[in-house]
Amino acid sequence: MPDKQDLNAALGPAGGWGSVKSLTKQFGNAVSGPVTATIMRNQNKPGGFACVSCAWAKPAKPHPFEFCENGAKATLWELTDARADAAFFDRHPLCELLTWSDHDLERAGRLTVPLRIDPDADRLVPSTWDEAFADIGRAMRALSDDPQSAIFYASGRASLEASYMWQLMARLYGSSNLPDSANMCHESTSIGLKESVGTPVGSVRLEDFELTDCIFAVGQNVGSNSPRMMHPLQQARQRGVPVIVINPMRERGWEEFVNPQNPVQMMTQRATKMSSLYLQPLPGGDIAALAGIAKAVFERSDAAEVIDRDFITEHTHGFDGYADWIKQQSWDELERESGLTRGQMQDAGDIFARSNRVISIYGMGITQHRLGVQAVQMLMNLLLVGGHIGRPGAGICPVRGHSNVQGQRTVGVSSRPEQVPLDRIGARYGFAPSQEEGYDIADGCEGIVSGRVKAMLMLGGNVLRAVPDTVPVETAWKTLDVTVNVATKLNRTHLIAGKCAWVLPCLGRIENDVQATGKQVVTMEDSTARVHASHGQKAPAAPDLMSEPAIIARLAREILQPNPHVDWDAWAGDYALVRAEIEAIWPDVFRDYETRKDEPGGFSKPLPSRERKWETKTGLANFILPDALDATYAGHDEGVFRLMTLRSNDQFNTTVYGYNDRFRGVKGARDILFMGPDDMARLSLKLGDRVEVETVADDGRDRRLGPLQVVEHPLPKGAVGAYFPEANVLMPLHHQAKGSKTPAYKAIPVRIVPVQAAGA
Ligand SMILES: Nc1nc2c(c(=O)[nH]1)N[C@H]1C(S)=C(S)[C@@H](COP(=O)(O)OP(=O)(O)OC[C@H]3O[C@@H](n4cnc5c(=O)[nH]c(N)nc54)[C@H](O)[C@@H]3O)O[C@H]1N2
Ligand SMILES: Nc1nc2c(c(=O)[nH]1)N[C@H]1C(S)=C(S)[C@@H](COP(=O)(O)OP(=O)(O)OC[C@H]3O[C@@H](n4cnc5c(=O)[nH]c(N)nc54)[C@H](O)[C@@H]3O)O[C@H]1N2
Ligand SMILES: [Mo]
Repeated sequence: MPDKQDLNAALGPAGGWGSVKSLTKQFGNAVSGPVTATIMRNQNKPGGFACVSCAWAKPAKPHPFEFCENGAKATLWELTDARADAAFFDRHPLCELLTWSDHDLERAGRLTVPLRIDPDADRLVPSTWDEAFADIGRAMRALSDDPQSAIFYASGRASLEASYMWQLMARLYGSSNLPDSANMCHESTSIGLKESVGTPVGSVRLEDFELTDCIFAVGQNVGSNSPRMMHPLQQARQRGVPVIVINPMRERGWEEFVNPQNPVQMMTQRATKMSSLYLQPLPGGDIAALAGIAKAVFERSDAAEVIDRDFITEHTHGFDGYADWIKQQSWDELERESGLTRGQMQDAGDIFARSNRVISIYGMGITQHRLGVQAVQMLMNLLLVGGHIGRPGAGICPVRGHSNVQGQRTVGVSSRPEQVPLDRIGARYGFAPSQEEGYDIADGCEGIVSGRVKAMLMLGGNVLRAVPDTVPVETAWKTLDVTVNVATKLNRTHLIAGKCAWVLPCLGRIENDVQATGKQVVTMEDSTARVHASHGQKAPAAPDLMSEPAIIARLAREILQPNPHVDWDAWAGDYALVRAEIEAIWPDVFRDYETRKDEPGGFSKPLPSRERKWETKTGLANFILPDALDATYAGHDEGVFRLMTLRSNDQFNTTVYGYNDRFRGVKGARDILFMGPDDMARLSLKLGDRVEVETVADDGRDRRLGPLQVVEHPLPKGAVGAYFPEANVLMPLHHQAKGSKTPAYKAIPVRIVPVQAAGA
């Protein structure tokens, strides 16, 4: 439930006492309880567990407390004492739960028993594991003539071991539909960087932050979404490294930070200023902004020294075309499309020109646009101009989302055949994996709406809240033959039932996972491509919970023909056997996996782009030109706003911990529309006024959300912001990035309609 509302609360620095208060307010004494304290001390440590929140790197020499406010929230949320058990489902019929908010559903606590969803009886019916597997087995075998009608979705939290088993189960079933949460997030990175530099992930490692002399931070909200990253950034700032932020919102984490783990800073409250230049482009204005910065560099009198000619000649392709294109762009147009001034772009260009080791950090502000792939490539182009890749202290740093989302892809969770060594997998298990391109999540949703998709099996996540066009997708979902969710906590996706509909409760990563051969360890890969082990710390939330690998093994046995090369039960009894399989398929990446997984900070996956090995079609790093300067194609119609869908500081994706967004001054509310002062004046709106938001699309569908309360935020003219997942009713399915199909969640074209107050 929301607290008392305050839409205009005072802003403190990121971190600081605010983060301590925020935790104690939501979780009370649980924060300082002895069990929790011990568990938290083991977060992101050798022998401890990997945080279940973001994917930021875990240092080899961690801080005494290598966790942050939001990591702590994620831990406490998973370790809650509340249980959504059989008695809970006895008290709350399905029709009632369908009216609950995201926050209230998950707050019910950890799931404890397998649940069959029975809309006719209006119940989630507690059942046995045997019933669950038998029923799912029957339903999936009935579809086995048309295996491509089944989708196996993975939300990026499950371990490398579980993820490997998941994709193998799908492929042995005959499906190549393995969408993951990355489809909604860094798919633009996977496609964009692959084409540009041949390596589809970031090139920097943690140690590069100690050497860098300039950081660009584009479209990423570090203070809320990867707070542990504040430590290396703060250290860089204290060394005097300039940080150029490009973001339409003014995010506190990029303004000021008090390290809650630094007693002196906490006592003196002397905050570190986190950015040296803060540019606020229009949503989707980054291509133009980055072109402007490059133009400013090319126009400098010392351009010849700044441009790394040797690197360009030896390592790149397409520089002349890029340089010509940049020169052709007029400042007027760059200003109009970016929403920045020429002077601002020149300031950024000046800092770039003075720097020898530039890191570019970026996130959803870049990837979730119609030209998101090209925006990633524009960022890469700029780095290539100065040779800022494969040099210590320099490189590209996409900040990944879920704690193992990058790793899931590494071990074969992908619908794109070119991303997976299907030949090796086929040879090892004696079958022919489908070579067809499978559905990604956007196509999958279209397949559900059209009736082509018949089964959705989900390893974590909350698909029906995370995807676009939630209303029509939810309606069509009910016609599916099979809906199976493997989950820790209840969410709305679980409530919408296909004909055979189950929720299978699993262990969380922080819990002890004991199997036939004893206590198991799992592994994940972070944003900097380091693979490390995670050890459970606490007794399971309920006696009957199964682990994800054990659930997958049982499912596989039910839905697949036996395969003499795969002993699912043995794998579920000893995850080291799964790691041996992974090592056999990717011997270079996972060499000596079993030993190296326990090294402090983990072991590094090879990153060819870091070594200036370009695995591209040209064999070189490519300068790639965008189709347009405006990544949204929205144009500049006065009445049409670009709606960015945002995360608050109190949520992890669709998991809503609370109703505060303290870095943006909002307390007790999520029905918010952030708007700039000029636009508020133009529409005669003031703080707290209510508006409806409607999508501008020519597909004949009516999409609206509201009433929302207007909150002033220093946004550029024409930009507004609202919270995801609530705003997903406004997102058309077809509004997606060219090349990656990442939904263009950061610029939904909308109109804003003031709601007349009663009696007005
Ligand atoms: N606590 C917490 N941590 C998380 C998550 C969470 O929900 N909560 N989610 C996890 C996941 S799955 C992911 S993918 C990451 C997401 O982390 P981020 O990449 O930070 O994603 P968002 O918060 O969606 O948006 C990022 C920023 O983009 C800016 N932005 C919006 N549009 C534009 C634009 O057009 N240009 C530019 N330059 N900026 C723009 C917004 O103002 C916002 O500051 O975080 C992960 N970590
Ligand atoms: N409008 C808009 N929409 C967006 C975005 C946006 O910025 N704007 N961001 C997109 C992005 S970046 C992402 S990644 C997606 C997120 O999409 P998803 O990954 O599908 O969603 P989550 O909210 O992370 O999933 C939360 C659920 O995961 C389950 N869960 C938690 N821990 C575990 C576990 O250990 N095991 C299992 N099996 N289940 C677990 C719980 O049941 C919980 O309710 O949303 C996307 N949607
Ligand atoms: Mo994500």
